[in-house]
Amino acid sequence: MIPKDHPRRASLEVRSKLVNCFRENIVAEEGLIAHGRGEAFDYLLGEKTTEQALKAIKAAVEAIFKAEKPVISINGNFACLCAKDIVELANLTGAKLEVNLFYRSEERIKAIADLLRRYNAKEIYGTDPSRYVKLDELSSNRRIVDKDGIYSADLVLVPMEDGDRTEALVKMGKKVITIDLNPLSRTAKSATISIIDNVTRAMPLLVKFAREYDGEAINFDNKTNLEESLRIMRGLI
Ligand code: PTJ
Repeated sequence: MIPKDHPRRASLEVRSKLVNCFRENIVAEEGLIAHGRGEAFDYLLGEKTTEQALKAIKAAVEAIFKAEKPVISINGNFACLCAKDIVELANLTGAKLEVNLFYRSEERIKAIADLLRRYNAKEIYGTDPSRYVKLDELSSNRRIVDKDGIYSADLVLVPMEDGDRTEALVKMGKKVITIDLNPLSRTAKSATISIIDNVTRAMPLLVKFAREYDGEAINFDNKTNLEESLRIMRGLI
């Protein structure tokens, strides 16, 4: 039981949510460790959405709307923390939803798809073995993708990611948006747009700006934005 007046209540509640999702087979054991790494970076960031993250979020919304075949890639942690906003963002932008796991098991894929359906997700890609294809550029389990989803997408949102897939997707000519608290990660460095923020803060903002999108063009440079996020963490800005 987390006391109501605990100064780190919000953070403890997120942990407890992830532990529950782990028990429900949504989050991988390793997902709990990955969250700890995220927490450390979030602490350095001041646990708030920076101006730089906000700019990246607006650029991401524009890119998703301008894409022809955008796909939101969903892993265990992302589904656990953001299911409602994931479905809402897909509905607002027309992006497809695809479950794609690093610690892959058919049971976890099903548990994650069931969670998304609880929020009225319609079609969920990455769940039908007859549509699976392999990305030659990748050796991890993430290489198994849906031929009508990530495989044919022109833009993929890949939050909380290991670097290999981002590099592979970029190499295939796709735009990649990531949400990752670590500005030093290979994912953040190789993505087209890196949102250095907690998914729990970034996703509601992506939904908000998608709802308000009016076609405004955002001038965005990922490298500069990443450098600035790193300077914030080092206490230089
Ligand atoms: O569900 P699966 O099987 O696909 O596995 C998912 C995890 C996250 C376990 C897997 O992708 C993994 O091992 O990822 P990594 O390589 O640990 O990378 C996760 C990245 O997400 C790290 O850079 C963390 O800093 C970052 N991260 C963790 N929690 C958050 C986060 N970024 C944004 N918001 C968070 N809440």
